[in-house]
Amino acid sequence: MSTTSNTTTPAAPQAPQYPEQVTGMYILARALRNVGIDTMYGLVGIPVTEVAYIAQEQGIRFISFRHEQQAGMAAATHGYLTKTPGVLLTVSSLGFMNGLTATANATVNCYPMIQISGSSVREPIDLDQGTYEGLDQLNVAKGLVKAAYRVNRPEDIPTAVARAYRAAVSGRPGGVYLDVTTPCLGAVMNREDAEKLLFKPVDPAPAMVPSAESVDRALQLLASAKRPAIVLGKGAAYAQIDDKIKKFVETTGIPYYPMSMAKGLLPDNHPLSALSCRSTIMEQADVVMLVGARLNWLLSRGHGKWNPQGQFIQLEIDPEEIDCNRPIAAPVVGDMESSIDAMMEKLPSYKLSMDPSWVPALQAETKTKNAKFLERLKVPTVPMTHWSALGAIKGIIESNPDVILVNEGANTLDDTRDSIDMSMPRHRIDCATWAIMGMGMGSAIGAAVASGKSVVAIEGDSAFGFSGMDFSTICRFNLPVTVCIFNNGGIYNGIGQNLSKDGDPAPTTLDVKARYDKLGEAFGAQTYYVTTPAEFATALTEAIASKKPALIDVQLAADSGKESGHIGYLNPAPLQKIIV
Ligand code: ADP
Ligand code: TZD
Ligand code: MG
Repeated sequence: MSTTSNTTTPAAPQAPQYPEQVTGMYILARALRNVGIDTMYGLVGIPVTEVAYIAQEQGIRFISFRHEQQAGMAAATHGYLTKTPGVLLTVSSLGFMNGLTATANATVNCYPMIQISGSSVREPIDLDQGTYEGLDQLNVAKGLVKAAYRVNRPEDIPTAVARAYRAAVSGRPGGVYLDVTTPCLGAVMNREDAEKLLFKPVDPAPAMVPSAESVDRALQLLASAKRPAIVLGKGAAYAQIDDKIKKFVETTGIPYYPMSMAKGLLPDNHPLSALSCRSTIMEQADVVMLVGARLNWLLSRGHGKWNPQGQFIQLEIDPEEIDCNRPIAAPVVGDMESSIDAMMEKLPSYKLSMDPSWVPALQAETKTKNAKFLERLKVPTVPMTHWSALGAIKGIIESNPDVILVNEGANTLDDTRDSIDMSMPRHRIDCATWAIMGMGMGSAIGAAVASGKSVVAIEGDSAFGFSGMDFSTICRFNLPVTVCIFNNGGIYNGIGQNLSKDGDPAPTTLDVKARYDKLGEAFGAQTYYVTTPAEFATALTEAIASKKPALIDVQLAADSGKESGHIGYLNPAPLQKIIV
């Protein structure tokens, strides 16, 4: 060693010559994390792949899908269950449009979600010059979502994220589209400057207190009713004020009818449940209080069987909803918690005048109808029908009340909804307001991820086909989801009239011999093929207990199920009248 060598400690590494730079992609992930987003659902590629990588690095769980629509359904369900926006990440053009179907569906259903999509360079899109995946996405989205924004500069990303968040959860929740251009994603900024821009929106879903007059008007009308009824909708379930709603119902003693996704808000077997008396409520109730339920097609838009003299109270957050189908005598516009609180507080000042025979009559009707219904479920037919299959598993699902039930199909939807009692709020998620097929795997994934609970999806064979490939996502993420496919070989059933002169299958016919369990095998799931009610019961019990991905192919008879399930009356005309 040379004695002349410098023996002092080496100099500290030089500070970087330039301030550290970060990209728009990094700022986007940081901004999402900063507002509290902990999960993203999506499908990556140019220009958003690195957004997903950075999100993971920032501690955001990224659930990667096989199809954007399903990622969007998962985000929407996440939003519904958590009251925070579910986030969907898509690539430009078709990826964006695949996801947009789910964002539009979320908007229709009042679920809060944000679809973030990369978009191509603006200039060649605006001049229609044929750029990579060029599409004027912002304008395509605008008519279908609650709000749509584009962000062009990295320094605007935190504001854009905060605005999208606020738009998704405030007032009536819905789907929001956030367009982020490729140049914006790639643009760089000084890290320190970018960090300073991050902020958390204050009170993004502010309480909206109803006016005192509206509350008095509503209570006065309710108090005057001889045969009042409450209709609970998924807006009531969404509000997460389950105990307050239960207390209002029980204090007033007014019977209630839960819409499909409000089942379980109070247990379906509650003494005041008029679940089995829908027609009676419609025909005989003189005052109906809608609680987070729209008077849309699912309630015959207030016409049809409804008592023409009946009057409505409506607890609703969106003032524009009021009167849209029937004049509403007593609108209470506000958020559900403020409205129920205000109604509860003033309730003691009013004396209800409900006819004492009203509730007992509904209870008697419930008892008779339920007994008759149970008879139908008891017959263990082989091959199975929808009814015998549901009869086999009713007790299993009801004794696992914490399992979230996802459900789509026609007969598979209607019969499951009618057969399986729910006893916990927000434990039933279905194809809802638009009655669309293709929400199953996505919603099951969103429900499992957002809640950490086990999920059972009961799917018609047609319904499953729309989202089936994302069963592989359930397997990759090892989620506790059991998918039951009710295979009757078709849309509605497998015996569609075959009028083809070419020997092609009928338009409604699928494959009653298909072995869906083999699809599950491909991805390493626990699979079952069941042909009897007893086999189905054993398989489902085992699958739920395993807390692992499972797929049960439930073999039904091809003639089980009728056209359009319970809503055949909505067809423009029956087939016999069309064929001349
Ligand atoms: P269902 O299909 O169960 O009948 P809808 O989706 O038709 O229910 O209606 C839900 C209604 O609840 C919507 O009109 C929506 O604006 C309203 N809503 C959603 N969240 C709230 C809330 N926090 N407070 C009050 N109303 C709400
Ligand atoms: N496409 C989309 C996106 N949504 C739809 N609702 C339909 C098509 C039409 N449709 C229904 O309304 S129910 C249904 C379709 C295709 C499937 C019914 O068959 P299934 O259930 O196998 O899922 P069942 O038990 O056989 O009735
Ligand atoms: Mg079917």
